[in-house]
Amino acid sequence: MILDDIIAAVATARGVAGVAIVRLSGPGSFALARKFFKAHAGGEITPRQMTFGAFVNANGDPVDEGYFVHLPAPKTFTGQEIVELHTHGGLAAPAAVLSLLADAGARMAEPGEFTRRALASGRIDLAQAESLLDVVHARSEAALRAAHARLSGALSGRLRTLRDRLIDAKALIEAQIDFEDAETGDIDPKEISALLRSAGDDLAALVGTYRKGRIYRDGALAVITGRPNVGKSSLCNALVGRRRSIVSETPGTTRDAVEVDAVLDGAPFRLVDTAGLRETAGDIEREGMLIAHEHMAQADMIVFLIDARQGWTNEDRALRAQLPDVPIIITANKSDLLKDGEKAVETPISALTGRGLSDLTQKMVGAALGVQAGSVEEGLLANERHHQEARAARDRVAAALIAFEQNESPAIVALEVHDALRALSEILGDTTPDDVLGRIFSRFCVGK
Ligand SMILES: Nc1nc2c(ncn2[C@@H]2O[C@H](COP(=O)(O)OP(=O)(O)OP(=O)(O)O)[C@@H](O)[C@H]2O)c(=O)[nH]1
Ligand SMILES: [Mg+2]
Repeated sequence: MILDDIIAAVATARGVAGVAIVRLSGPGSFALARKFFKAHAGGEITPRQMTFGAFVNANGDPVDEGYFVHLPAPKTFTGQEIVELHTHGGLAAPAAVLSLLADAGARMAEPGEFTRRALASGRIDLAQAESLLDVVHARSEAALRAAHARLSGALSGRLRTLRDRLIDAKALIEAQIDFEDAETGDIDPKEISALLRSAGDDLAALVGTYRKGRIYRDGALAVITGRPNVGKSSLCNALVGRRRSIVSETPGTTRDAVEVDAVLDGAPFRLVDTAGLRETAGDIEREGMLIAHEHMAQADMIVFLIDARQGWTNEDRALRAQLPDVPIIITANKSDLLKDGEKAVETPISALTGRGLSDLTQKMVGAALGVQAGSVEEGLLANERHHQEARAARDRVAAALIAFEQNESPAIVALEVHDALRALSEILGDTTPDDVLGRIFSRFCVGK
């Protein structure tokens, strides 16, 4: 792929808006864009300052008005010369300016091409480039914080430390190959197994961060279930603070699963309100129950509601027994209807009055993120591709340790460590093949 031609794209989202930004990157961007700009105050354009003026066509006729920003290489996002043209928003203004640039020879950028140049120039590694995607897709402040930690290199730093340790281990192991028959007296086998063991432990810990990282990024999938009419939809609405699901006193009201994003105590959730579960359902309701079970099979947690006045019924017990093996939070709803002195058998809440909801929320956050919810700075795995590679690295290191302790030939041990190193490099992007890079960057937007 060519990396030193001039690429251009509208970097802001399409649609009616106050401002749009057309971005160019590549040597010669300034000279090219300068031809189409007349500063109102006359004079020169100072790098890294906004200059107000008119965007003009080849005849000098104004096309739009806005700001010109010149960012000289190499301290830019792509590492190349960048120009940003701030036009009016909407569809016409940025398109008109972009077409002037295209006529003058700028090539329209492919999705993610700016970021790909940043990667090629060594400004960021692949794990950081992918975190940029997480930044622009973040749907909550928590997701944004976790993505920023990765972008600033928290995950990459962790991976590099691991890689250095494995490189040390590999060097020691290979020294044994070279000196197989001679003196290897100064290499202590204990040192090698200690290195492998600690790398293996750290990799296992890293793999273990994936659940949390994924939840920060996508939200924890919390499915609300229970018998018809226990107040699932009411609870869902109360948690998100608006009427999302239909509530009615008729049992069997909810059929389709209703999914809604919510941020509870700063943690991102995807709440799913489902059809009530019962034996005597009609066809449509039964279909709804199937959908409910599909969601539960993927859930990070299940909120199981019973009716506070009735306590555990036989039906409740039968349903409880069918739930998949994920954290289950059991609560007794409609506790406002309990008579004085009556006690709920489970943690009481009331979707109607809001009683107990903050305790429930706390439990849900605990089930999603564990007690130390605030440790995103350590760099969490959040991406399925990274997760797979980290798992592969962990397994290869474990295999290396076993081979080493069983006195296999050093060449075999070294090969396992080599494969582990390759997996880590795939996350960082040092050795990632072009087609994989192509797939990754195709998920970016144009102009990023
Ligand atoms: N008093 C009281 N009534 C409630 C409470 N929560 C729900 N209700 C009422 O219980 C009835 C059923 O509520 P829904 O939220 O529709 O129950 P559901 O579990 O979603 O029912 P299905 O969708 O049919 O399975 C409605 O009339 C609600 O107003 C509560 O905490 N207290
Ligand atoms: Mg409902």
